[in-house]
Amino acid sequence: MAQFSPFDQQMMSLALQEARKALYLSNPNPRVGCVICKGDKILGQGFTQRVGGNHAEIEAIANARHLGASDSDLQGSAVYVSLEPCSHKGRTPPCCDALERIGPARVVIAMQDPNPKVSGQGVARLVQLGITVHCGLLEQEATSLNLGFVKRMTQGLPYVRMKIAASLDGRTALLNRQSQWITGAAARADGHHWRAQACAILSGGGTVREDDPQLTVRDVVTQRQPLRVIVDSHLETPLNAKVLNDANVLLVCANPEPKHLRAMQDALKEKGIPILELPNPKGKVDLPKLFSYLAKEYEINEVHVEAGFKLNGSLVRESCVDELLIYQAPCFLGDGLGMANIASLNQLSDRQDWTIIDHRLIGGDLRIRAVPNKAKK
Ligand code: AOF
Ligand code: ZN
Repeated sequence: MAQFSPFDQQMMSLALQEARKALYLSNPNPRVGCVICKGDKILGQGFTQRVGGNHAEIEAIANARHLGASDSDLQGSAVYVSLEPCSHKGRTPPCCDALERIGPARVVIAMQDPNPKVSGQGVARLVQLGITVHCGLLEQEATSLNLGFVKRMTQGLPYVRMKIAASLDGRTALLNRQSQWITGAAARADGHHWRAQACAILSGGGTVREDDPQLTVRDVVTQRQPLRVIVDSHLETPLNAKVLNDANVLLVCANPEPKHLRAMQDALKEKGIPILELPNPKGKVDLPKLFSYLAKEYEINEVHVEAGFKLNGSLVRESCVDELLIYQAPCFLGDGLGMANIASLNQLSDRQDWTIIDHRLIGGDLRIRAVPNKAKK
């Protein structure tokens, strides 16, 4: 790590701060920040814009120009960027070309781009141009900002975060299915922050029928709404459900009655809402296949699950969950539905273990984040 000075650290922290500004914005593109310096002076900074818009490097160059930097200021500069600059032409031209035009002396990169179209080729290109390249500064921070993008690029699957609001005794609804509201307003607002950074919000037909949720981001300001994905095996979502109010939704079924399927297809075609048939041999929706479909066809990096007992259970049992986001309210609800439908065990040693990675109070509720322990051999 000797190649990085305290100033380098400071500048990459600033680049990461820029990257965080793209948290709700840049999906399915990774959140990237860039800072351009000459000596100890910052010339410009920027972050990834909406998909199809500028990458962080282009924004930082434009910002530097806007602030008065000349060609000779940019020549020989140091560029700090939280992701390897792209070398390919995607929706936008390669950032390496833009860097070549300004001619920096050094480029410091936090993490390699896991996109196979780039992955090392950006660095190779910069080196070929005679630029000094240093990689790996604050790599973990950069990676943790883009867990979904990394998982999609490396495994063809999205990162799945399951949100659950429960009581101290782990109840998520009363026996009569009433579930609104167990946690307080602050926890609900915090939930919207997680919704806003997801590419898709996943819920079940049962939740849609019982709560009629919109599954949109409302409590935080955002320029984009995640795709709503409804797992509804028998296609029982009522046509007047709020989630069907606009076309930013995908209905996924398993084995609906053929006549009913056709009627629903006809009704939803007018609204531009697709129905995906994805049955598994048990006649339920094939969840692992659904996730690879979402990654491949919709470029979904992060899925935010807000579902009920049954779908949560299927997702946990089928090892589809990368992270639990649990809001626990300090109350008892007695008999009711639990967090996830897991079959009863005979041995404590058969349980599925998770590791808590964060816990804090949100208003009067406890927020716990946990990731699954690797399967025992
Ligand atoms: C960068 N800087 O800020 C980001 C990068 O379709 P495009 O042209 O927008 O390219 C998307 C790909 O570019 C994306 O999959 C990832 O590999 C890289 N993202 N690269 O140099 C950035 N967001
Ligand atoms: Zn780029």
